Amino acid sequence: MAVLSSDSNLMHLHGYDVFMLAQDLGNYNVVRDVVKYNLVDPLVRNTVLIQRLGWATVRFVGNNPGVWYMHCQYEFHVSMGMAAAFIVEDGPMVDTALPPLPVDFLKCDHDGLVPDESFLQRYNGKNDVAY
Ligand SMILES: [Cu+2]
Repeated sequence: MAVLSSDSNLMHLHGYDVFMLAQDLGNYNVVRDVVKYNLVDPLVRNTVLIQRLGWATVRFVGNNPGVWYMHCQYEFHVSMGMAAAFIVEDGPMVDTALPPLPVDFLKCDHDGLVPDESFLQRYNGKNDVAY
């Protein structure tokens, strides 16, 4: 989890506890910061405070089937999109699996959430959805 913002973020994951491997300030760097990982006796949490302009690395074993919500505890941040869902072990049968995503489902891009053109055309001016 890397959240470079002017606020600290209290990130919570439903359905799991996570191992806190490392946290620090500044930009996360995979070469420089991996040596900071505590792989011996990391703290176990279900909520992690990511400091202002900082990052945290966590690890969890995805062995609890379901759809699990991860979000910032600040409601305003959730409304800004600071949330995600993990789908773990989708069931093998129709009534135990999620339906396929709609073709116009919003996808993440390196610049953030980027709706595709057909989604924008359908909703532009027809809903209260603002982009
Ligand atoms: Cu937040």
